[in-house]
Amino acid sequence: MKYLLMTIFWLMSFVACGGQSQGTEGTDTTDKHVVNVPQFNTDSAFYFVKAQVDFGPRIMNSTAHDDCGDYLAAKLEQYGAKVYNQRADLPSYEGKMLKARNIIGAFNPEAKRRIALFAHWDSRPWADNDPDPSKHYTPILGANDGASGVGVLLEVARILQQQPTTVGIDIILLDAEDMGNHRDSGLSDEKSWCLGSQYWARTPHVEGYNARFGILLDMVGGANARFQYEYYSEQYARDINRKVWKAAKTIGYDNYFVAEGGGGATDDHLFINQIAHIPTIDIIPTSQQYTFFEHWHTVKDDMDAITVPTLKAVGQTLLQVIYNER
Ligand code: AHN
Ligand code: ZN
Repeated sequence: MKYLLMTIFWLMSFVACGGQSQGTEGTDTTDKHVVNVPQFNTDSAFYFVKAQVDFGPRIMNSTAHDDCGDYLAAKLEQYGAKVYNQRADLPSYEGKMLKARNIIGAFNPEAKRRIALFAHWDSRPWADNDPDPSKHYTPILGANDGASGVGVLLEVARILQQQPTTVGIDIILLDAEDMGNHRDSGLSDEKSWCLGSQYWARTPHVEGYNARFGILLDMVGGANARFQYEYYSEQYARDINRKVWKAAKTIGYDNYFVAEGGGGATDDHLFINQIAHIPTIDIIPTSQQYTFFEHWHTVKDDMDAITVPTLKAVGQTLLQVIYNER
């Protein structure tokens, strides 16, 4: 019922403001270019996160996973992207064949200058960080770990249809990120993670694909999220970190985007940097207290782990960056 009401209010908000973007208008008298950055709609983004979670755990080779993949491709198509479905059979570290599907939505596909936005859409089949060991083989919903980044990017896609950017944007939804070594396996092979991105980086959806830079979103909907400069992002794409954190500060989100060094994450951006050589950062919470966030790889990574102000800070910052690229 709560969600039904939220959806109704969201629909009403379009009637109220006619779906127009608000913000900086062209009152500037200098010849400096004034960009009208659209508003990131959090009701919409929240709904896109929930729509994924409603399929259930999107674990590899499951019906929920495949149905969610169809939903994501259809949404990108609906918002006017040229959609690529990149399917591959990828072996997990246990030797299981995973039916992987990277889903790519290209906006303004003819543009030479491009920005790539990434998130993973699969969820982890094991809650192996749960405080209760009896849950360690239970699949997770991955509301924050997976669905949050994808939800933000679907909202970006919706906005791109209403107000195109100057540069081309590729929304790249990666599969099979979260199949990395189970904590009981005794293994810690970083290549067991991020199978979809490793495949995409070797075999991009378009031959010779390149982008000016990439931004990966991972766990961008949690309470008290603080984003610091992630370690590998700093090694491979320091100026992109500066660009994004500066954009956040410009619009007042420097309380979320803290301009200081943070820990490292073996995440999709690492392979995109190393294999595809596209300078790519990871927007991911680093915390002294937890690994990434309180409910990371636990059965509590559900819709209650999602908080709207964090989605807003990340989504609005992302828009600030991409609408200011020429
Ligand atoms: C490791 O902790 C080794 N990798 C984290 C990558 C990840 C998992 N992102 C989301 N889930
Ligand atoms: Zn994970």
